[in-house]
Amino acid sequence: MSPLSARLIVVSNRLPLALKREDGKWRFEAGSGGLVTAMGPVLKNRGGIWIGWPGNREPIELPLLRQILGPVSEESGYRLLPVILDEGEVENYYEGFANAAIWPLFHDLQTECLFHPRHWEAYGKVNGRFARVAARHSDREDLIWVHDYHLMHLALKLKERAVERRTAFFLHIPFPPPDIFLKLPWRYEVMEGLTAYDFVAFQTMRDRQNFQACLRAFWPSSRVRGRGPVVTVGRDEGDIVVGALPISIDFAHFEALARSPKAVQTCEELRKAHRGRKIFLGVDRLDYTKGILQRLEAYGRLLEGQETLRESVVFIQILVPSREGVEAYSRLRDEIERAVSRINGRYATTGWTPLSFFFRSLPSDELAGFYRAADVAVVTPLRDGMNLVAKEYCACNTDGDGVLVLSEFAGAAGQLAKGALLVNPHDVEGLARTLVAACDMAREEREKRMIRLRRAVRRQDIFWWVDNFLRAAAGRALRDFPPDDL
Ligand code: GDG
Repeated sequence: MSPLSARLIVVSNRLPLALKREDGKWRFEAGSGGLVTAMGPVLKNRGGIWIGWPGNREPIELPLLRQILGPVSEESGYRLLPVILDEGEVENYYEGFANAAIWPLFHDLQTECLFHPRHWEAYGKVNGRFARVAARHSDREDLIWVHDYHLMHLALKLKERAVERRTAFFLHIPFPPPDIFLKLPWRYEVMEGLTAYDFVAFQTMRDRQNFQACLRAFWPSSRVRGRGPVVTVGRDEGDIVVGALPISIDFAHFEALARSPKAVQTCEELRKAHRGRKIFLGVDRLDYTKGILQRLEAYGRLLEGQETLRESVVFIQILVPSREGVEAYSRLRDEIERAVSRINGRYATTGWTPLSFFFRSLPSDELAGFYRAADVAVVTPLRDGMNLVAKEYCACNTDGDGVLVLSEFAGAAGQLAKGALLVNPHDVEGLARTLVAACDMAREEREKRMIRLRRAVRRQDIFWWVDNFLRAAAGRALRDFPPDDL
């Protein structure tokens, strides 16, 4: 059966829910984050299996876990299969190798990197366990679609056990150039793992080219065949198909959310509360890659340098708690809270608070109301695989009037360059100037840009992405690709 119609076995570190124990009782919450947003509607439409860790830190008996997941599977329209991790594995594989070595290294933030042999060892062991679950619940006809940097070794583990399966891998984060990648003590092993997949895809052409450059570093005689977003790299050890396929969102879903009663109410409340003021909005998972401190600094500079703008702007920053067990993240949270109080302490007046800060996850219809109300979305990661917030803002902008300020280091910049105001997030002065330009932009210009942005996101939505990923995995031509001229 072609991968185009094959049953899908999706494997990712996390299942699309978070299991927690509170007051002795287990309960779960639907997960948030880019991957969940992206894959949920796809599996719902096609059916299949999703394999992953439910995110619990306390031990749980497997039968009880299955009992909890049963009704969730029924409701979500696909089967959820758990992989259990013990405390040491969470610490070494997840918080260690994945989040303290690969995550910062691949985002070009080497000062945050921690390389530890114990972490690497746990990574191999846990990848082996995911591979065993995937092997047990699949057959040769299925396509095992593995997501992200936590599981780069899964296909190799299948091969080591002589389990023949069709495998495809998508990396949601950037892939670094050789001068960064080669710093990894297990660089050869990671490349060996990735080349064990039949198909490996990245968010952008730059990521794919970086990967090809790393391939050449280890296999100098490798040669690229073909042109366009998907090519074959020929090596003596076997060919590998590599692609550049930018992930997207369910545009129609977000557009409908923005029109939901809760979103309309939230939008009206926000506009009323900030009448006569331009609303800047930042929405991020708490992460040092998202450039939140630089963004706040730029806003501070704007308030300092543009006295006339004071009281006529407000910045709303929504920050979703993330990776709470990792030290670097709690440090960052403290720094952000200090930056927020510095700005508010310095500039607030009796009738105006310049920065409004939410440190929690909001329900998605409410979030859509924030997107809808925002005059300017400020999406300024230092580096980001794609950044779905940028696309969600456009989809929720049903009034067709809003400005997207977007980092040139977000993968999304490739598709949204002509509609957004692109910025270098490290250039704090430049960012402050761009925020002022966004406030001053004429309505006609805003609308023209928003039409382009919405068209781009609507045309290349999550279903377009999945269809093209599966086409590429099946060796078929892509549809509606490369990106049209925005
Ligand atoms: C990784 C890559 C890539 C945020 N606040 C709330 C909320 N969110 C949701 C957004 C969005 C998601 O979280 C964040 O997605 P991003 O793409 O910005 O970032 P990562 O989580 O880092 O995801 C990234 C992505 O994978 C997909 O490939 O784009 O580059 O790093 O969907 O809506 N959702 C709700 N309430 C909130 O308060 N409900």
